[in-house]
Amino acid sequence: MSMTQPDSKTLVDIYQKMTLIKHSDDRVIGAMKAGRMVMPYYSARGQECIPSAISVQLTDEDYLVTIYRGVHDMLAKGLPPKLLWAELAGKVTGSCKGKGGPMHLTYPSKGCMVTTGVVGASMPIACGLGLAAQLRGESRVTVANFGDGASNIGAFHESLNLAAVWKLPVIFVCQNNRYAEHTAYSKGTSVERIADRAASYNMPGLHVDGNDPIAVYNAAKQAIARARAGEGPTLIEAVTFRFNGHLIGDAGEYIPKPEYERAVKDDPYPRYRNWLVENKHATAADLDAIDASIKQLIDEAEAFAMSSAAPDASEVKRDVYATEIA
Ligand SMILES: Cc1ncc(C[n+]2csc(CCOP(=O)(O)OP(=O)(O)O)c2C)c(N)n1
Ligand SMILES: [Mg+2]
Repeated sequence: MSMTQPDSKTLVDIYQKMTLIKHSDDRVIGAMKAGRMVMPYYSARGQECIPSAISVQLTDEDYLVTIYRGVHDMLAKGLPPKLLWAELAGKVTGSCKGKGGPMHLTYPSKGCMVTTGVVGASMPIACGLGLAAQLRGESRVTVANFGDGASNIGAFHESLNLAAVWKLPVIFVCQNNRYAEHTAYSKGTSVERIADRAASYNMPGLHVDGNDPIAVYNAAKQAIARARAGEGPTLIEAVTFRFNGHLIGDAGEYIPKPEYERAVKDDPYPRYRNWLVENKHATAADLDAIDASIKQLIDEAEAFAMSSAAPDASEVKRDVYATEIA
């Protein structure tokens, strides 16, 4: 894989997205622990680099499909924090009027198409969106996010095969956080590298450090260019770690302590911040200003969510049954 360094503006844009994801996540967990919000929440803390380095290269027309652990993907692609927070809180002002919650986020005007709780389902949906774009002669690409565990589901293999046969403009992004629920990677996956599975489907398989924004940026750049040129799909495996267990409430006893401590010590967020300053892409003051503006955004998002109304009981069946659309 050829490696190029993005310009300083792009590198700082990646930092901004990572900051938005991290601050939002920290604050959501704080609100849950304080009893202000109640939901099943699958934190992506630790995985910020991946959607941030990909999304700076996408347009609003490009599609995103993700999974229950996908708030980071949605924020990076452009789901407004206010609408996210209201949706998480189940309020009528949320992106799905409070009916979707954390596992069913969508915001099509920014290309945020679907979040699914069905492991392995993001990939066939992405193939459908990719096929639609191809049939209409559009240049948009579709990014399908999923986890390491999902790469053992039949739909992964069927989707990669179909996408390769039809040269669909899809980028399959496996966010390998080394665990599927409570099962360690090696206990459930036959190969050392998921990227190697791409060879079976005659497409490039790129294995990158998912905590290195420049590595992810370059892999995505290559995959996006290939998809836009009509050359077909790519599988990217981005290796990372989830800091907050499978979902909030999971104490993570099954993770060996040294592995957890090593990952936290190597937290990609402060590491990237320091790297930007040391390499003079930004000053500490520039990054402090970004942090402050993001903090304000999250303050506003939380206040908006908390002060919004719950949906009226009459909303229960609206947007659910086809007969109601007519
Ligand atoms: C079809 C299906 N089978 C099982 C589950 C239960 N389940 C929810 S998350 C999960 C683990 C998925 O792990 P991975 O793909 O690595 O994603 P991660 O949660 O680590 O991001 C499982 C088995 C499900 N939601 N859907
Ligand atoms: Mg996983």
